[in-house]
Amino acid sequence: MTKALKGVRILDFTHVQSGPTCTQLLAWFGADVIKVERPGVGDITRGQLQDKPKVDSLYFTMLNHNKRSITLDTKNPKGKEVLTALIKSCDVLVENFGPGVLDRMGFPWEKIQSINPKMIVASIKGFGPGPYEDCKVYENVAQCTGGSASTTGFRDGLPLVTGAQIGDSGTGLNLALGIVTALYQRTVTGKGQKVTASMQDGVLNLARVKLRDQQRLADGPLTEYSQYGEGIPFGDAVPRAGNDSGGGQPGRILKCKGWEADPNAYIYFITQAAVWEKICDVIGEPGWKTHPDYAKPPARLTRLNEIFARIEQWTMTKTKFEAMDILNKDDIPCGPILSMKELAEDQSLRATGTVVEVDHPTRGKYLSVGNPIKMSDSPTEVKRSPLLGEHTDEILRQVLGFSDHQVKEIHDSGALDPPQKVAAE
Ligand code: CAO
Repeated sequence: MTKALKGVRILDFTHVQSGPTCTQLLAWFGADVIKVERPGVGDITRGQLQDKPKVDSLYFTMLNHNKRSITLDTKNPKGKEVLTALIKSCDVLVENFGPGVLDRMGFPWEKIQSINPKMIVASIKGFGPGPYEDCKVYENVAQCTGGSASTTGFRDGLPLVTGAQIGDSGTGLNLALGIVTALYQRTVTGKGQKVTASMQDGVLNLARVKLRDQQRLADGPLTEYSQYGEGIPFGDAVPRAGNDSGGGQPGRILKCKGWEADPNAYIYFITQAAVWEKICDVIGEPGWKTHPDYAKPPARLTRLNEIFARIEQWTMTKTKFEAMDILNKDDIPCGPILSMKELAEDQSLRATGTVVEVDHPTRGKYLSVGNPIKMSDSPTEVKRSPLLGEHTDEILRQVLGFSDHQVKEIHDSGALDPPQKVAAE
């Protein structure tokens, strides 16, 4: 079976997390992704958070599956020639360098276009045009500047960042969609174009319900927020709402059996109006079905703490999985808090390829996430990440068509080696 992006060649100048998530997705869909790395060091994540000495870190291996690696010093004159040849033979250049790096390397958009007018140049930056456009940005900076941190956490606590890498992986997803859309448009126009995705924009896009609530504030308090029921006035910006649900249906995280010893013995419980009567039956409060203080959603809003405390008395008598089974039978929306250990061991996630075991020549077997997007005609086979420069000669010969003599010349030029330090006199 062929892959959806078979025949698409990507010049992958990405590093750290945001860009590599994008090109990994494209590789999973069958694109030939050629990762260009600095000789000697490569992507900095190869050596970060190393759990085993001298072995590519899990940080790197989990972000760079199905790619080929070429080392190239793009500041070396011969290296620039090789880069020019790569631009000619690829469809897309993807980069997430700091602002201005590609220009300083001598490859601004205009030059790339003159070398290959069909090339799509896709970039991730921390910010779009504006006061912060020259800043370098990492995940948590994006979460803080994109509206996620100010709306995450408890009202009386610090702003919080989330464990999910919404700034990096979220923006990688946006860029991947921009790239395939540009590839589609190119089938009509025959031309390349610039595609940019900023991390601040990506986080704000994911936090849109909070931008919604910011505007609702002008017309009065946000009645589904716990603080409304607690009689605490709202300020002029959307507050942090703990574990309140972002939709109109009140929800909370509640303790389950074993919570004293297990930090993840909790369940998310939503008191959806449509199943209120079933909730009353399950928790043993049938009287609440008709009682004027509890029967209708508006009456419940000022009593959420009391209501959830009563529901928690019930959830604490069940494990999170028992509670899930019972509640699901009545279509009561809920979700156990699953630990990473539980997810890693979940056989159904293995069966769908969402979690995969990969073998690596120096690391051995490890677990990784697989492709979260499933396609019936383009199955994903997760292949290990490349060693640094593993495919350098293969790419020079097979992709760029250089002869033995030319390959030797490139080697001799030092373009494939770490820059030599000039000894101090
Ligand atoms: N050959 C020669 N030089 C190379 C090279 C190669 N193959 N690859 C990279 N370099 C050089 C660049 O040319 C650049 O040199 P100059 O600064 O002299 O122009 C230098 O390496 C550093 O590049 P950088 O600015 O991208 O890297 P950094 O470590 O200083 O910053 C980061 C990292 C992530 C903050 C920055 O790249 C960035 O802001 N990227 C955009 C936002 C982003 O994607 N952030 C997500 C990171 S994951 O949380």
